[in-house]
Amino acid sequence: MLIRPRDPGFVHPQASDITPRAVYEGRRAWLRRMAGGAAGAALAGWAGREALAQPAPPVKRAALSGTPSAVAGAMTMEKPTGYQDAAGYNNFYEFGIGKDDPARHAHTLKTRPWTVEVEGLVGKPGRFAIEDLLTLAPMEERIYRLRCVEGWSMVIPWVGYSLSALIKRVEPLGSARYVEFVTLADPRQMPGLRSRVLDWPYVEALRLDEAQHPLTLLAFGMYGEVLPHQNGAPVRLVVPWKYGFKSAKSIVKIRFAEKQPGTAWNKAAANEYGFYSNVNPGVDHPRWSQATERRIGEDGLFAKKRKTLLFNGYEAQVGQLYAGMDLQKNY
Ligand SMILES: Nc1nc2c(c(=O)[nH]1)N[C@H]1C(S)=C(S)[C@@H](COP(=O)(O)O)O[C@H]1N2
Ligand SMILES: [Mo]
Repeated sequence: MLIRPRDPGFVHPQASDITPRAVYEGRRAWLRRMAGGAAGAALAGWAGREALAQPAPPVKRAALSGTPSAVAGAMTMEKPTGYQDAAGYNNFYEFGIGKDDPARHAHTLKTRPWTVEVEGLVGKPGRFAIEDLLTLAPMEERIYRLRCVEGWSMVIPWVGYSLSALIKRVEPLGSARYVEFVTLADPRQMPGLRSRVLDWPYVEALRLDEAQHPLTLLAFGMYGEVLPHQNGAPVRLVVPWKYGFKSAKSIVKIRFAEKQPGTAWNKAAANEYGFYSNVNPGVDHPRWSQATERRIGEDGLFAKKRKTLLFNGYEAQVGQLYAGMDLQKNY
């Protein structure tokens, strides 16, 4: 999120989906038919049972299938961004600040063995091996818009489950009000740590009710495959109504706290990055207008900008979390 004059060396790869477009289009038509009402509820039950009946996804294989989510996945009918763009244009400063740096350098990330430590104000703290996290709840496919504060967006079919499933498992205490996410910071694997752009490790946090919201996704895959390293393997957060930087990649620790934790970007520039960071076209960032966005893969001379939507289009689902709050102050 530094000022960078357009990443000179980077040319967009051709948008060619690994999963044929017809598969996605068919799936979305199916979701459209099944979404909402009794059919939707019945499907959700069926999908849950189906997913539970599946054997655990093998760790070594690349495929990671999720049952299409009739609830959340149905909300974005937009065409998913091409896989090459989603895996080739990234922010993951631990691997460099250029958009193509993570794709070039993240091969050094070691995703096994991997554990996520859960600590703080919970009844059942502990260390979760990634293998156990993969089978903690049924995997779903969720097609979400991801909107970066820099003014671009993508549509990505994630694979994962609601973070709430893990939260329930560890039994937060009544005093827990925030959840902090700490990500890997290992200089031997991450060349970007040499630069002092951020105070490592990259840390993000949510209010407990935000973390428990069903839309908040613990993601292990995208496009039906395990996450590429540059997208935050082996496990990351996806909070679709907030700017992309809230969606921490390569998480190693989750801590429950009473006080609002400091976050990496807020510590770096508090006037630019607030704690909430909800997508809001009415509140500009000091350096970037938030009124419109450029969809990655659509750039070019005549590509139209898209209007940015309040809460990234998820207002009906999450607006209630902020009832009565001044969104200008709580940016
Ligand atoms: N650990 C870590 N997580 C991170 C970042 C980062 O630099 N380090 N960048 C964030 C930003 S600014 C964005 S826009 C998204 C990008 O996710 P994507 O590359 O999967 O699209 O990841 C977020 N998560
Ligand atoms: Mo971002």
